Amino acid sequence: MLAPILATAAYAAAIRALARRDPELTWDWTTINVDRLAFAQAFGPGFLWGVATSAHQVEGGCDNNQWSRWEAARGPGGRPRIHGGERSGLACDQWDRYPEDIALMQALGVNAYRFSVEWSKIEPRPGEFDGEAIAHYHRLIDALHDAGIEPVITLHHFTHPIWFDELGAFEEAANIDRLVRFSERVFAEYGQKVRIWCTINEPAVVAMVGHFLGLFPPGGRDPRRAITVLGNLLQAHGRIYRALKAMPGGDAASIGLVKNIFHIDPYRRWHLGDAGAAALFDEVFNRMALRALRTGRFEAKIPGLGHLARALPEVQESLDFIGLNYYSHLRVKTQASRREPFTWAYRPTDVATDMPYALYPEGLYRALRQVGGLGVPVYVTENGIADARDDRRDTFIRRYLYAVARAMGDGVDVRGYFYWSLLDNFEWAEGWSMKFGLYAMDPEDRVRRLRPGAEVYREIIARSRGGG
Ligand code: IFM
Repeated sequence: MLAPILATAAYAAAIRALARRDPELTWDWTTINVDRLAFAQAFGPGFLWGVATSAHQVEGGCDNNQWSRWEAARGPGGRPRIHGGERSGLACDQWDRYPEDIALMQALGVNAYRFSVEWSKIEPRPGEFDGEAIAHYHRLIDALHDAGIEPVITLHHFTHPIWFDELGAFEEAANIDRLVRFSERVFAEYGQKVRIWCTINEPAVVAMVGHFLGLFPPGGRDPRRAITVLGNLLQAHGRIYRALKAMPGGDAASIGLVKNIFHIDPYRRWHLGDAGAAALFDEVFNRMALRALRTGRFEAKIPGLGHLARALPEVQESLDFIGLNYYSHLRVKTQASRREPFTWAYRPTDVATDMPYALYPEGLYRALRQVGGLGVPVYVTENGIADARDDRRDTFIRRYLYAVARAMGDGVDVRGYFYWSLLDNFEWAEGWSMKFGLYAMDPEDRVRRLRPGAEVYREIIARSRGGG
């Protein structure tokens, strides 16, 4: 008699403990008016309004990095690695067309541009630096300053040279030195011209999608290795931070990590399987890294892998700011199947994007509260929607920026927001199919056209500055 009661009580207690982690938040959008853009007043005069891209996705000619190899390779069954067998190739040709793209930024009224420098172009062979590539980024940075747009550099955004890949990339902690040296070289060049520096973009994505899900290079499917890579990437961040801080101009620079938060919520909150799976994914994708940044300890208890722990003292207090990349959440639903133990579940009220996740502005608010807890200023370094029909972009921008304003009103120190992306670009494994751009760009003719749904971004920026 007592046993079932105890079992039920234990089940309920376990569910309550899991649900307390960070419950799914939903707002009633029928009661929130984002039409009049009143929330635009919340962003102060010093707020950075930006757009973001990365080198491989927009520059073109990135044919000496591990992604270009991956694009050419075939996966299981001879299937192409990239949607439709597409290649990044000349991409948006921003390498040559950057003056045009800067003019497009000016037309939006943005005052910041987040871009990455392509390691494989700057250091094509170990220890050999390419003067023309270095001069190119000087020209880009100077042109941005001339246009009144603040350059924000990312040192590592998913790509690295083939030679670095052949050394084992981030699977080997010994290779971190190479990225530190590259970062020092880049900082020595541009440190006097650039105030805000992002070390590594989305370490959990690089580690998990590349080494566990097998969808990014090197296509691994080994959870233990994925965790090692995540630890090494965090360590690389900490070491770059310290190395740049020690250089002339380091004190004045603002250096941070770009952390992607992708919430995984249980489809059924009362279901131990769903809640447990959600907690595990959340741990690996989101929490392990945040905890390491807070405590200098990288650890997790992962079923099947045991208790993994590693001290990363260089990671503690390694942030002048935290960059947050936020898109959405997924709801996990477990099921009695060995082949497919869980699925992603949607609700009828979800507004879909072209990516396999829905609109979820509440999640940006949640994530801002979460990273705000690190006690350093926050930049939303990426946020945007893939919307080829352009019939949800306007709503997306209004609602997500409302969420930012609400988080700021609740005390989160947000200093800037960068829309992903300035223009349609090469979306990694999805190739050219995902249209994230404020400007549409057809990879056939590379003509840029402002999407009507992007207008509201310009309007919000103008209103936040007291105009419009
Ligand atoms: O395109 C990517 C970017 O490179 C990293 N963050 C997510 C974006 C959209 O999926």
